[in-house]
Order: sequence, then C-alpha cells, then structure tokens
Amino acid sequence: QPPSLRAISSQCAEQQLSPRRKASHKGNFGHLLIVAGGPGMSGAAVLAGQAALRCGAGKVSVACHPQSQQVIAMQQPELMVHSVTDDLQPLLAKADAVVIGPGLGQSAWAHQLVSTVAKWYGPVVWDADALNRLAELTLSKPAQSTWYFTPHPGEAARLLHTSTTEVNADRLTALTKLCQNFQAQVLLKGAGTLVQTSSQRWVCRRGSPALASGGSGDVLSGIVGALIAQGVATDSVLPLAAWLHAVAGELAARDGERGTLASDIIAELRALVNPWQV
Ligand code: NPW
Ligand code: AMP
Ligand code: MG
Repeated sequence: QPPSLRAISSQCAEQQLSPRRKASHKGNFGHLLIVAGGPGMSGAAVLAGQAALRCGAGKVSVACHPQSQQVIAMQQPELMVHSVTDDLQPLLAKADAVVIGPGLGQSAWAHQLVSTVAKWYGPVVWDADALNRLAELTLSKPAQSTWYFTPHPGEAARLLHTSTTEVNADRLTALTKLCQNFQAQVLLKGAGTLVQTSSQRWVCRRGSPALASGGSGDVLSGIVGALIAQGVATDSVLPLAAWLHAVAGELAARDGERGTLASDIIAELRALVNPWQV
C-alpha cells in the first residue's frame, strides 16, 4: 500500500530552515560536489552551482569537462571548479553530497563519471543525463547511501523503459515504480510535481509555467544538493526543494511568466531559505 498524498506547504521551509548559530562557519553547512557541465553545456553546471550557493551550501565544487572549466569559473567566483580527466575520487573524498547530471552529456567521459559516483557511499542527487545513463545500466545503490532522483517525464520514461505519454497518463504509478526499481527517493517533475520519500507521497501545487524553460531543472538539482549538504532531514529534502523551486518560480514571474529565465529563479531563493526574516 503506497503512502497517502499530502500537499507541500510553506511549513516545510519553516520547520527545516532555522537561523544560523552566531558562531557557525562554512564547515557547518556542508561541501557539495556537482558533477556537471559537458562540452557545450557549461551553463547547466553554473545554474546548479549558483542555486546551491544561494540555498546556503557551505562550499560548492564543480567537477566538469576540461572544455568547460574556464567558462564556469569565470561566471561564479565562489564556485571551485575542477576539470576532471580521470580520477574523481579525491573530490568525492571531500564531499558531503553529490549532484550528478546537469549538462553532463552522453560521452564516454560522462559514462565513466556515472559509474564512479554510483559506487560512492554518500548521498547522491541523480538528474538529467546521469539518469539517462542509469537507465541503460543495471546498477544497485550501495547500502549506506541515499539516492535522490529528479526526473522530468521524459527521463522517467527512459528509466522505466516506457513512453512520456505513459508516464504522464499515471504519474503516481510511475513515481512508485521509480522508487521501487531504484531504491531511491523520487521527485517527478512537471506541473503538480510529485515526490515520494521513504514514508510519504507529496504533491506540489505551487509553481508556474514560467518554470518551463531551459535550465530550470538544473537549478532544482542545485537546490536539492544544497539542502542535503546542510543536513536537512532525509525525508524533507525533496518536498522542501520542490516547494522552494516552485515558489521561487512564481516570484520570478512577477513581471510576466513568458521570458522568465532560470537565473531569475535563483535570484528569489535567498529570501525563501531565510523564512523567519519575511
Ligand atoms: P516533448 O518534447 O514534450 O515530447 P531531454 P533536456 C520530455 C541539459 N541542459 N512533460 C520532452 O518531451 C540538461 O541538464 C543544459 C512532458 C522531451 O522528449 C541535460 O543534461 C542547459 N514531457 C541535457 O541538457 C540548459 C517532458 O523530455 C524530453 C516534460 C538534456 O536535457 C538546458 C526532453 O528531455 C538543459 O537543462 C514535461 N514536463 N519535460 C545549459 N544551459 O547548459 C520534459 N519532457 O531529451 O532529456 O532534454 O531535458 O533538455
Ligand atoms: P527540466 O525539464 O529538467 O529543465 O525541469 C523543469 C522544471 O520546471 C521542473 O522542476 C518542472 O517541474 C518545472 N516546470 C516545468 N513546467 C512547469 C509548469 N507548467 N508548472 C510548474 N512547474 C513546471
Ligand atoms: Mg533537466
């Protein structure tokens, strides 16, 4: 019997996000590693990285393709940007959480990174091309790690070896199958985003068609990663991320939903992750 469906509300933010201790330092807010940014898609890594910074991750590193390193580093000086040619292990060793997928592409370089991260013991957010690669493999999650999936209906269809139409015809069934097949917590994107954690199913009724533009999902992956790195309770990470992203999208659309950019969503996040200040 799958868990019942609850609406995600502002309570999520109020319960999980509290003021920082006066004496806190960056080490208290986690080190997030974002494995992203293949050739031609450096922007996806920048958007995920900026969203993670604006959601309060203590440190954010990006592991990207050599061709993307300079452009990513030049766009956001707070990001630590590493060109990865062979070994990801030294970067994984320093990370509290990993996001993998935004703009990763489907090259042998990307596939190698997916295989390495799939063996890591820590929490991993799987998005975009990393999900597309997982769909082609038969891997299982290491027992100690927690996996978070953030597919759009197209990615969900690839993971379930079905069509986008089938997924959208019964989104709750697709959600449950993804959780079961991959032992993961899952956020299924699209208007009325669905989330399944270990104990609860959620629906997010907030959000806007302003979110329907390239890079919007890359922002979401950074939000999820930042919440994990900061120690938000495991079962609250995905509902809270869905809510922050959706409400930020509504706020970003105040001048009109058409033409809202993914970057505009990021600009709204800081007020939302400090809810006691509003
Ligand atoms: P359609 O078109 O309606 O038939 P892909 P991607 C479907 C990176 N990016 N409801 C859609 O169906 C990403 O991170 C980089 C229904 C179509 O079939 C990835 O790594 C950017 N269907 C990579 O590009 C900015 C939906 O999914 C398919 C749906 C490819 O990612 C852009 C499209 O998905 C981008 O984020 C919905 N709500 N949503 C950058 N600046 O660097 C999606 N679909 O083929 O996986 O392509 O999502 O663009
Ligand atoms: P992606 O396809 O990975 O770029 O992700 C798009 C993001 O925007 C997801 O979080 C979707 O849930 C959200 N989104 C797209 N279209 C809508 C919509 N019409 N209403 C609400 N959210 C949307
Ligand atoms: Mg995406």
